[in-house]
Amino acid sequence: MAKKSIRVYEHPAGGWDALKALGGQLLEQKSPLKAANTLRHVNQPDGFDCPGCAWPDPKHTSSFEYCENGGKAVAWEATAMRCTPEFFAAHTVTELESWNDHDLEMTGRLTHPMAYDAASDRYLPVSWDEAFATIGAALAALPDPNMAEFYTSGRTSNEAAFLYQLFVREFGTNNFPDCSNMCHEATSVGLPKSIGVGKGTVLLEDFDKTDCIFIFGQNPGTNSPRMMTSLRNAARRGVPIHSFNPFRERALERFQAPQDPVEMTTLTSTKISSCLYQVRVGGDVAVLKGIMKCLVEWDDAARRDEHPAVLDHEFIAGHTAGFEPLAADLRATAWDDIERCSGLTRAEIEDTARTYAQAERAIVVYGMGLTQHRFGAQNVQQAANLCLLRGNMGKDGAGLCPVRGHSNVQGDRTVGITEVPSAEFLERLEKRFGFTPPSAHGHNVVTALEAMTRGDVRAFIGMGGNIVSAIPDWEQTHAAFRKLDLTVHISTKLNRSHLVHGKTALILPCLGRTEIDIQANGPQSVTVEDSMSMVHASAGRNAPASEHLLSEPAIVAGIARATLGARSVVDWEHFIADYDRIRDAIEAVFPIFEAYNDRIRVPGGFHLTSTARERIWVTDSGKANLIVHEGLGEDPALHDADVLWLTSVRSHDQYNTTLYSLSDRYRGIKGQRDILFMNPEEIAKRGLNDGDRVDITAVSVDGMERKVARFRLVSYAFPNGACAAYYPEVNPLVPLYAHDPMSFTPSYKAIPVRITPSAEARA
Ligand SMILES: Nc1nc2c(c(=O)[nH]1)N[C@H]1C(S)=C(S)[C@@H](COP(=O)(O)OP(=O)(O)OC[C@H]3O[C@@H](n4cnc5c(=O)[nH]c(N)nc54)[C@H](O)[C@@H]3O)O[C@H]1N2
Ligand SMILES: Nc1nc2c(c(=O)[nH]1)N[C@H]1C(S)=C(S)[C@@H](COP(=O)(O)OP(=O)(O)OC[C@H]3O[C@@H](n4cnc5c(=O)[nH]c(N)nc54)[C@H](O)[C@@H]3O)O[C@H]1N2
Ligand SMILES: [Mo]
Repeated sequence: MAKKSIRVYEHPAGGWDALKALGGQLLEQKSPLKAANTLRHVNQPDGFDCPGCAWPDPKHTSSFEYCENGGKAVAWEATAMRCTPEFFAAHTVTELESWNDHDLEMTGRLTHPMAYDAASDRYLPVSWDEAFATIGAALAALPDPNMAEFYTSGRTSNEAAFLYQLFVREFGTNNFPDCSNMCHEATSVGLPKSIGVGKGTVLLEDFDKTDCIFIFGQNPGTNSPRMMTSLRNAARRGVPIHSFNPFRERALERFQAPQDPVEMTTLTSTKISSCLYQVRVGGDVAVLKGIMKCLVEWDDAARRDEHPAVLDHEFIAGHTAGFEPLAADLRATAWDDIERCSGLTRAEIEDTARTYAQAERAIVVYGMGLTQHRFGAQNVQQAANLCLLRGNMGKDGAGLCPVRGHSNVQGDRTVGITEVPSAEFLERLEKRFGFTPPSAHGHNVVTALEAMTRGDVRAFIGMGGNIVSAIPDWEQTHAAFRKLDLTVHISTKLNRSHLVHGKTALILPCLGRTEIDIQANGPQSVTVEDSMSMVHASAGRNAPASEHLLSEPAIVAGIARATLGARSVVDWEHFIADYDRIRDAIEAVFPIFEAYNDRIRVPGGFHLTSTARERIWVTDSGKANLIVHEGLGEDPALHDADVLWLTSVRSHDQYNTTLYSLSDRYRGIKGQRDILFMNPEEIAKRGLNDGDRVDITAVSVDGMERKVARFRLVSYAFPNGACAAYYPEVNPLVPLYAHDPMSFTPSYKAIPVRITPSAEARA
C-alpha cells in the first residue's frame, strides 16, 4: 500500500505513469501474465467487452486500444487471489466490518456459495441446491411479492438481465431498484420529455465531424479513458472544447496518449480543453441558462439589425415546441443571479456562448456532475435545450452525449430492468410467455430504501453491485438492511453489502465477463449495449476462478425454479442451455432487436436506432420540447455563508465502491481517501489550515445528525462556497430525502455541509 503523501501532479494525464500504474496493478493481482494475456482480448471481435466503462469502442474490430482503467478492471477480475471458505472460517462478519473496501475486495474472487451462520457470526459454504432452496422458500413465503426488492448493477449482460426481469415479473413485482437510479436516471427521465428518448443521440464518428464540444461534469481521463482518443483527435483538429467542472481535472487540461510513440518519446502532450471553467458545484443550470440567454438576446438583436440569425429558426419552427416561454424566461433571468449561481462571470459565459454560436455542429457531453443533483433531470433538459436552439440534434457531428457508467447499464434498461414498465412492453411479455405480468409501478432505489426503512419490505436480492456502499444515508439505510429477513448477493468479490445483511444471508459467486461460460449447448456469449446504443457480443476466454461458479443467467434460473416451481410457465433449462434462445425471446418482446442473433455475429455488432437521431420526436407534442426550468438550481444565497456545497467524486484508482488503491494520482493524493478538498480562501475564512483534521456535518431538515469525522483538509483550486470528497466515504452525509423529485437521483453532487475542526485537530 502506498505511503501517504499529497503533492501536486505535474504531468499530463495518460503517458508513462498510466502504463506504470497498470503494470503495478497486474503485479498486485499476482497474475501479470494471465491478466496481460486477458487484456489482448478486450473489445476484440471474438473477445469480451471491457467490464470498465460504457464508452464505445471503434466497432469492436480494432487493434488493442490501451486504457489504464479498463486494464485495471480486467486485472481486478482476472486476479490470482481467492476468497475461499477457509478465509470466511478465519474471520467473523463483525470483524470484516472493520475492514476497508479495498481490503475486502483484495481477498480475491469468491469461490463458493456461502450462507450466513448466526451462531458463529460467519459465512459457511453451502451447495447451490441448498442456496436456491433457501431463497425459494423465503420468497415464496412472503405474503406479497412486492415485499421483495430485486436490484441490478450495470455490469449484468442483456441475457442475464432479461431472464432476471422475467423471473421477477412472473414472481409478481416491478420492484427493480437499479444502479442507474443513482446514476443516469436524470437522463432516462428528463430526456424523454424533451426529445422522446432517454438516451444519447450521437455516435462515436460524430466526434470526428463536430466543430465544438462542451463537457459538463464528466471526468473522461478517469471514468471513460477511451474517450480521450476522441477528445484528443478533436483537439488536434482545432475543435474548441469547453469544459465545465469545479475541478481542473488533469485529463480535461492535457493528455499524453500512451499509444502515440511521438508524444511518449518526446514527453509532449495535447491540450484538451480550450477553455476549462471552474463552475460552482450545482451551478450548471445557471451556466446553461446563461449561454442560452446570450443566444436568444443576440438573436433578438440580429433580427433588429437584420444580421444573420443566431438561433436555428427553421429547426425551432419545424421540430420544437415551447420556444416562446423558454426565450421569455431566459430574457427575464438577471445576469447577477446567473453569475452568483454559476460562479462564472458574464464575460466568460458570453465567450463560451460565442464559440457555440460560431459552430456549425456541436456535441454536448455530460456525466454525473449534471445528473446527481436535486435538479438532475432539469439540468439534463437544459443541456437538451442548448442543443435544440441551434439545431444540434439529428445531424452529423452534433447532439447530446450522456456518458453512461457501468458497461451495460444502458442495455439492462433496454431489456426490461425498470420499475415503470410501459404497457406495450408488458403486453408483449404476456404474449410471448403467457403469464400476466404486474402493471403496478415498483420501487426505484430511493423508494425501495424508504419501504425497507418502514419495514414494508422483507427480502433483497442483488444482481451484482454493492448497494449498501453506493446508497445515501448509511446510518438509516444500513439499519434497514439489517432488519430484512433475507439478503442475497450475486457477486464476484466480497464487499460491504455482504456484511450489512439480513437474518438469512447468502453470497452467490458468479462468473465474470472475462471467463468462459459453458452450458449444455457449448460455450456461450452474452451481449451488452454501450453508451452510444451499439450492441455487441462478449465472450470470456479465461478458465473460471473456481469450479463452483455459475453464470448469472444460470443463477437466475436456479432461483426462479426454486421460487416458482411448477407454477412457472418458463422453461428455464431450455434458456440456459443456449443463450441464443434468450436472445430470440428478447427479440420477440422488443422488436428493435430484430435479427438479434444474426446481427451480433457481425463484428462490431449493431446500432439500436434512436428516434431523436432521426429527428423523430416521440413526445406528447410530437416535437422536441424546449422545457423551461424555473430558477437557477442550487442558489448559494439559500444558506448562510458558513455552509458549503459538498460534491462527491471518484478517485483515479477506484471503480465505484471498488477501491484499486487509496491513491488518486492526478489530484496528487497518495495512500489516503479521508480527504476534503477546499480552496484556501474558504479554509482561511474558517480559521483552519491546510492539513487540519475536520468533521463534516450535513445541513439536514429532518432533525437527524449526519456526520463524518476526521477528514484531512487539502487546500486546492476549487470554487468558492464548495468542497469535495470521495465517494463512498461521504455517503453517510447524503440524506435520503435529498434527491431529484423527478428522477429520484440522489443529490450526491451537492450536499449542504458545515465544517468544524475535529477534537484532535492535527493528524
Ligand atoms: N475508472 C472508473 N471508471 C468508471 C467508474 C469508476 O468509478 N472508475 N464509474 C463508472 C460509473 S458507474 C459512472 S456513472 C461513470 C462516472 O463518471 P463521471 O460522470 O465522470 O463521474 P464522477 O467522477 O462522479 O464525476 C464527474 C465529474 O463531475 C464533476 N462535478 C462534481 N460536481 C459537479 C457539479 O456540480 N457540476 C459540474 N459541472 N461538475 C461537477 C467532478 O469534479 C468530476 O470531474 O464512470 C464509469 N466509469
Ligand atoms: N456519493 C456518491 N454515491 C454514489 C455515486 C457518486 O458519484 N457519489 N455514484 C453512483 C453511481 S453512478 C453508481 S452506478 C452506483 C454504483 O453502485 P453499484 O453498481 O452497486 O456498485 P459497484 O461498486 O459498481 O459494485 C461493485 C461490486 O460488483 C460486483 N461485481 C463486479 N463484477 C461483477 C459481475 O460481473 N457480476 C456480478 N454479479 N457482480 C459483479 C463485485 O462483487 C463488486 O464488489 O453508486 C452510486 N453512488
Ligand atoms: Mo454509474
